Amino acid sequence: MKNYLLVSILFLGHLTQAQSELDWWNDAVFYEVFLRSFYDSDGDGVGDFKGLTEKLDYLNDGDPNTDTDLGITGIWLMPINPSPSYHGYDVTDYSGINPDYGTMEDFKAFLAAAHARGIKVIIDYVMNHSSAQHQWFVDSKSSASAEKRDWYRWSDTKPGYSGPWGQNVWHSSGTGYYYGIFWDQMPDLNYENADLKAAMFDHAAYWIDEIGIDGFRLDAVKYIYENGSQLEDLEATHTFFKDLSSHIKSFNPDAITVGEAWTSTSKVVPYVTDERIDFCFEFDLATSIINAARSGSISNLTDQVTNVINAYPWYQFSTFLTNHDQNRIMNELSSDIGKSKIAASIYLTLPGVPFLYYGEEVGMLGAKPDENIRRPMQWTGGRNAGFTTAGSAWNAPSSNYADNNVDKMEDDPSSLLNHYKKLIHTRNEYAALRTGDFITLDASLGGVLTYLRQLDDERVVIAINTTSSNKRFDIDFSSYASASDLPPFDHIGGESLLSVSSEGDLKGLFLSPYQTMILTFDREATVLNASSYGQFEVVPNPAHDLIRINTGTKNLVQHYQLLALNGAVVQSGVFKNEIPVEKVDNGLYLLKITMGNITHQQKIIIKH
Ligand SMILES: [Ca+2]
Ligand SMILES: [Ca+2]
Ligand SMILES: [Ca+2]
Repeated sequence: MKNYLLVSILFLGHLTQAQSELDWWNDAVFYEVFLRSFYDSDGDGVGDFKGLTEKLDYLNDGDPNTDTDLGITGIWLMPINPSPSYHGYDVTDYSGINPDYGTMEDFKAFLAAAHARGIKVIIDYVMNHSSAQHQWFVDSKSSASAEKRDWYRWSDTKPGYSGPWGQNVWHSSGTGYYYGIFWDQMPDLNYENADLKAAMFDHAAYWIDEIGIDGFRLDAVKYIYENGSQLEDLEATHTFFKDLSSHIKSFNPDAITVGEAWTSTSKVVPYVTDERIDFCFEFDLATSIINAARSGSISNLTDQVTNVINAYPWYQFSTFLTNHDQNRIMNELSSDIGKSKIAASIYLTLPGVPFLYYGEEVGMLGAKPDENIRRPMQWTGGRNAGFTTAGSAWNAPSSNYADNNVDKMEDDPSSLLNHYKKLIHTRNEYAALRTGDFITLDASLGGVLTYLRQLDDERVVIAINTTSSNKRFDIDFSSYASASDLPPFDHIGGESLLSVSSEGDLKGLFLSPYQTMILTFDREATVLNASSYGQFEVVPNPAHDLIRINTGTKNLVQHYQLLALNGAVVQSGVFKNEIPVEKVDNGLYLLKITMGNITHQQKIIIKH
């Protein structure tokens, strides 16, 4: 029966690079907030800064000794500047606050409250284009000789090319044709013009130096410069960010830039090298993580993790599942909670800087168009999902809010929300999970992803079952033998694995479908001995559909085998208090229970 698979250890590159070179953001877990949809404090149906401030305790209560909060340590705010659109990516005043969201004083109060909890705050900076209603563009389009004519790109005749996805990029106005890669209401700014560039750099300085934010998420970085019909990834665009970065860091050396270069890994890397953007979102890896969660095809994922680690400056990339431009992860995984949990397990235990999109942790639904993936946060099962006291919110909550909401899921220990909390708090607790080496322990055990994160003497073993089957296996751990003889402690299950040896190997690991284990070797466990089994009680006997086992030890996972009298294993698995036997034929069996170094066996009759 003990169908153990011996697992080999495969080293990856980069094991010697100094983690001391890493800066604060490699210790952070970011949370992306669409303010319009997060929490409405004043009953007008629109989320605002006061609402976000009220909900900070949910995100991080500032007390490292409590784990009832989500535990995030960074917030990315989607655009907060004045804008005619609901989403704000067309800005009319780069130093202003959108009045829908409150005042600058409200923002400053939020920022201070976030900082007091140890949360860093970055905001979207939309540099490629402004709103067509920005005063700069109103002036620019007024005449061919307007003062700010050259702050945008104009042509007397319509150039004969279209954009990367076949879209029209030259839009007509009464005074000529202007360039706007995304939309005619978002004219591209012309960074060939020194005055425009200086104005945009001044706005950046304002937020860093005067307001005190911690950095920027840079939108659409591929498109800053153009050269004729070459519209993306120009060398001038790459080097532009070195100027911007040194400008920002001249006001605060710890301020960061995070880039959205939505393209393949090899094309993202130039944005992160040579002191340009501090780090960028890794879209290819996100796709691989989602595919692994969806299909259990983990070899592609481990290849992609290796590629990404090798491609970037050490760990200067962001891991995530989806963002405000993509269908929500719950849709991508067909509302499968098990798969949603392992998607979270993967990206929150890999190297890189994790970003959660708000509501991901409660399994919010949403598929394009964009308004559907930016719906109100699901706080309760009540009206408007508890987002607002208004008669109706600016947009309705997603259809699953009655079950998928913070209020309800906080009370369920096995909920997706509590899974996220455990993952984030464990990541916050162990530096090895944030900045340690990544070493695959095995990638081929039929859908079980196992890897080691190691930093100095700290070791964390991750094992994730991406399949719907039980998995039992060993990991040869001799190269990483624990200095202590403490048993492995699983931070997701919340218990020591007393049946698993940790000296030189991890023998007899067991994962139920879609289960995650995060193992460390630093926790004292209650060591059970034979006498603690004094009250061992198996009832009823004869059993009908269920065997109940009372051990006097609460809530410890135990393994069992149900054997026919000829020794054949009829059923086996892991259990806490009960073993279902409705599928077992009537008869006399031997029940064998293993926990730690204790084995208990007794005869039991099954009679339906
Ligand atoms: Ca409001
Ligand atoms: Ca806390
Ligand atoms: Ca541009």
